[in-house]
Amino acid sequence: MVTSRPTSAVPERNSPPRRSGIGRAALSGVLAAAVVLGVGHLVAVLIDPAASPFYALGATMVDHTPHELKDAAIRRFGSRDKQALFATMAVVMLIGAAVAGLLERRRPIGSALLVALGGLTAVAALQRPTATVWFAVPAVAGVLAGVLTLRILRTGGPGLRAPAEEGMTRRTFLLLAAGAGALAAGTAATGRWLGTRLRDVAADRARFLLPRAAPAAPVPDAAQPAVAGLTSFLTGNERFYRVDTALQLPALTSAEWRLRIHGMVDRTVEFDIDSLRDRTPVERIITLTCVSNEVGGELAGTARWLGYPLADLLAGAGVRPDADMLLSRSVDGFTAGTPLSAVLDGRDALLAIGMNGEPLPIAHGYPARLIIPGLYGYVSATKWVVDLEVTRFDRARAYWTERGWGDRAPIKTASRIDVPAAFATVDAGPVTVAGVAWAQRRGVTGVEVQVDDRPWQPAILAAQYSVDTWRQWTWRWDATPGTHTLRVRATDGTGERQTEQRATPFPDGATGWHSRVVTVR
Ligand SMILES: Nc1nc2c(c(=O)[nH]1)N[C@H]1C(S)=C(S)[C@@H](COP(=O)(O)O)O[C@H]1N2
Ligand SMILES: [Mo]
Repeated sequence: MVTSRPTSAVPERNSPPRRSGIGRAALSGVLAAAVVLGVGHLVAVLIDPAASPFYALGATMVDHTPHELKDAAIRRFGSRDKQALFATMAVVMLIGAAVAGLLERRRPIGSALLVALGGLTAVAALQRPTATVWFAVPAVAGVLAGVLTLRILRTGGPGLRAPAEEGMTRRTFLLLAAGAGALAAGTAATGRWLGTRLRDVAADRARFLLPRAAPAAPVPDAAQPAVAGLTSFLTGNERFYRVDTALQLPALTSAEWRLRIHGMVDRTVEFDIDSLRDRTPVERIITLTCVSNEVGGELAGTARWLGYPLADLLAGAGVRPDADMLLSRSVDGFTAGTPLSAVLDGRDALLAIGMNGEPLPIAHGYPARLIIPGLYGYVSATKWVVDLEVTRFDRARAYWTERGWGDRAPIKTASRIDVPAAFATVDAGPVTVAGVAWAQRRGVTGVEVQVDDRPWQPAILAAQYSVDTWRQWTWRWDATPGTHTLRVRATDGTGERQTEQRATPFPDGATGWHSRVVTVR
């Protein structure tokens, strides 16, 4: 059998891509990806900001980041870890989008790539704690718009026919590209604007009136030595460290807020802001500490918290005697498991709504969060808290304990040198060394300083405000020329000295003595 072959020659269309073609292809990919994100974000705002493709992907990455990486990120970027993640994501997306554009040159492989990524993003969005089936819509809508953009930029039309860029003039391409750029920027900006209009939590916070409470015991001057560079006893809201898994701040107005107490209780109870107003708030000064704080690190702060004793709120529900955990949940799905004993033993465990005389800043949990002295934040300090389940440690796990961090995490004794600064050069003679130490619930009863390998010397302790706050200390050093290492260690209220043994933050808090190298001339 003979197959007939076409006799007429096919005109050669597949000439090698010109260099300008590569640039155009990459730019087309980048613009298409920008349209995916812009359109996706706009559609998400109408459904739920948490469904935005960029946030959904980022949040999923955060949830699946191994603790070593999370720790390294916090170590390197501190409270800027989110900006670091976003920047990394943006760079990866930019490169991926350019590659998709290049792959699109012969066949619609780039479009296929966009569709696959869109599917992945939709799945990620559907996994968010507050997700409904609608959460898939922004990614799908974004990808449809993105693929259309890519096809039009590559072929001049929406179809799947072979690229005709050779036929497209530079002028036409630039016009189409400008259109795509405007679409991406326009949808993203509209999404942002709508997002703030629809949920103006900042305005709600500005209108929020804190109830009156008997003020916390005043901070005596003796608790705050006047040394330049020494950490101030109270940390301002702007300077307070921030650690959480929320890429996008939860937006919860005080009117929307509810707190449900349920689980192993006699009756489920629910509070809203108005029902709290019938109760008597208290104000307490408490030092909060993050488990991710390294030796010498800055992830600790002290504020005046205004709130309602948690034990009273729980008493209204009637806690069953065989329960031993309070599982708190935030509106964005974060959970913390707190030993009930810590909530009920008489310490100042609070449902806090005020911080340093203001409503909680949104980043610190507006409108309500937990503050429980003596426990690291990840097992106690749930921000944007909306749900308290009374349960048992052998039945429930929480966000970080599911990821291997310690179940019960009392704060370990720590001390830090603030002054002189790291690698500072000071003049020989009398030099003030100063810093802070904390051992919440036990208090700090001693701090010692060592120069090189000489005997340890007792530091002068500032007044102790309470066992739940950090304590400032100073020490006068008769500095001699040369390079010296200063070391600090604290003793807590039980008489136990801070251990020299180095431990990483994982799984339940860092230990070891802080040291600082100083040059004396
Ligand atoms: N909703 C929510 N609450 C949270 C977290 C979080 O990721 N999400 N992180 C906890 C951790 S690890 C710490 S150390 C404290 C930090 O509180 P801050 O950001 O107000 O300093 O919040 C806790 N509360
Ligand atoms: Mo933390």
